[in-house]
Amino acid sequence: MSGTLRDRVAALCDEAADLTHGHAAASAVAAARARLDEPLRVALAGRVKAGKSTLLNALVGERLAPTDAGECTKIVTWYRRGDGYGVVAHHRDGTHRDLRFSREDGQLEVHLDGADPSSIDRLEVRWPSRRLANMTLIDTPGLEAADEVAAARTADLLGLGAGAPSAVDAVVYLMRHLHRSDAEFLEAFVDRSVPHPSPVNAIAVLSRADEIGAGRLDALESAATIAGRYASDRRVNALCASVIAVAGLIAETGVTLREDEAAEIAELALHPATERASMLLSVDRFTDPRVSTLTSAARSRLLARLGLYGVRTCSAIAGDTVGVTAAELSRRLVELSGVERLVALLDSHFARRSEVLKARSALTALGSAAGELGRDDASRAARLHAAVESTEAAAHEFAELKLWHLVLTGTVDLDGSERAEIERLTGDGDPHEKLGLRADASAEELAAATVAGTTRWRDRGDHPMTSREVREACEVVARSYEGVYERVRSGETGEA
Ligand SMILES: Nc1nc2c(ncn2[C@@H]2O[C@H](COP(=O)(O)OP(=O)(O)OP(=O)(O)O)[C@@H](O)[C@H]2O)c(=O)[nH]1
Ligand SMILES: [Mg+2]
Repeated sequence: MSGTLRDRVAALCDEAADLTHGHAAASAVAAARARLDEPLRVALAGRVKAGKSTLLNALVGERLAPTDAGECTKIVTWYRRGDGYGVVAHHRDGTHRDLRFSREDGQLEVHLDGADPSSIDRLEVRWPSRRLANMTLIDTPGLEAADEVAAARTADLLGLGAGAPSAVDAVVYLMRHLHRSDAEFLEAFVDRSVPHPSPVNAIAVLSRADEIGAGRLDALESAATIAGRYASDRRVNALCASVIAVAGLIAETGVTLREDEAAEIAELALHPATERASMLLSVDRFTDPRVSTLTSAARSRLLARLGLYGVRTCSAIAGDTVGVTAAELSRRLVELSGVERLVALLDSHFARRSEVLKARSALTALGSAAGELGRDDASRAARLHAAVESTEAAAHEFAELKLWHLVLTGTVDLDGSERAEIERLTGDGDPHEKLGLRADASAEELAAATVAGTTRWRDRGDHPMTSREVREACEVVARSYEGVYERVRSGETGEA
């Protein structure tokens, strides 16, 4: 079948629109079609107070999501790229209403103006942020929130209940330790991911990493070691593409640090190191009015912005750097937090696979629409099911996604360079990117690389000791190289 995966799935949506015309399932089909042209939807999920909203702010680079208390933390909130600024409440009854909002100390405050939070299905914040250009980020209330309505909304959004399939394409799952309920959540999310059950659209974050080991100075290193241990555990591998440790609060404050805060940190740094170490042993000591010339109110604010570990680290940096600026502290905090590694993972695992992840969501939605249609019109529903299945079976992109799943779960055992090769080859991109060649590589060079790749992987799969899974995986890789060859031959080289 020709055309891009998006075009083929869009054509399938059009066919589905004809088949469901006049039926209630038509609205789900229209929504699936519209979603194909939207940025990828990525939800931040996890238990209550896992640090979801803080991390979302760090990713957007602004304090948009409410943290700590407040009724808005209990409402699913979508942060979308907009040309201007606006907040809309979408109510359960299908109506929507613009909401007032203000900014206090850089923190966005949405005014519900008396609206009952439980009547709101979701809030939608439109913001002209470059970081939201290729991903819509969705903040969710905790999955085990005491507020059952809020927890149920999250479960609905992620398609964990019995109702509609997931409204998101991928999830960043935050956990402070791998608790049994975290594993159960990931399993439920993975199981619902059709056409191929797969961990390809989930990344786990060991969150609030600075608090690990009671905030010792090597807290982030310990957290990274623990995350690494999880990441190499086969059971965890089957649930998510990767696990990394991130200190969201350090990242959020890093990207939003103000000069007055840097000046306060510099004032703290005037205390000799031993005095600082002693006052920063506990929150109580640090907020004791007598220990510093910096006001207790300022110290409490710094604690809220950085946590004990962050204040310790920042004052140590300021102690070593005369006249430290907010820009320098910001850079160090962001680097320390681990958020840049998360951004890189979001790019390699989600953004570069966004076409196929969105296509997969569309097929899931169409499959569910066919089920709904089937209650009234079995023959049309059967046609829709068949069309969905044949689109899925014909798309090599889904075979690639399955391959990536097999690689991630360790079912197909490959070395690091082979994994990197597959990751590059199966991501979205121009032929030269997929082949790892220079942007100005000639069509001949590109073609030669594809032929070499095809031969290498077919030879690997033909080895007599090779297991069936590896043989199949090698065949998918060889076919991916052939696909790139076709693109190169048809003149699409990616050259400027
Ligand atoms: N020390 C530290 N504190 C953090 C970190 N991330 C969040 N917090 C704090 O933990 C509390 C909860 O953070 P939120 O970002 O609101 O967590 P959440 O998961 O969105 O919480 P709910 O929406 O209420 O479930 C706040 O006081 C944050 O300042 C972190 O990386 N380190
Ligand atoms: Mg929150």
